[in-house]
Amino acid sequence: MSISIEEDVLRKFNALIKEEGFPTRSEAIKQLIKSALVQKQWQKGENIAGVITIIYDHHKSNVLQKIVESQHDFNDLVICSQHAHLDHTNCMENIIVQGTVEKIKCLHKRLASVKGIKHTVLSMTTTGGEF
Ligand code: NI
Repeated sequence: MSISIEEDVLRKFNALIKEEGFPTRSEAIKQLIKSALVQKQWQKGENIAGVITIIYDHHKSNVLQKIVESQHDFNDLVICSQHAHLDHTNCMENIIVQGTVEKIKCLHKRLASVKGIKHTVLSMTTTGGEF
């Protein structure tokens, strides 16, 4: 494969490769192409895997109960969850999920609406079975 690219863009790309620590330019291009393909899979709503991370104050009433109830209501998606007591107040819950993008976003939305949650992030990926 050979591509044409403007000198200015190439210079910035080389700086990015160095900054991100890619071993070679080919590896960087390969990773970027895979990221684009994964993003396309999400958009098509195909089967994906992900992690929902939630930070919350466990002193707030019923937060944990609501988090657990949400997971049971979506038990076809939830593979497992991990809990960490970050400090005296804050807890972190990592929920590993697999399913359609639509359903996973629905679970994430429900968890994000639980009163007492400080922050939540949905990280989506794929097994990349097709590439
Ligand atoms: Ni905790």
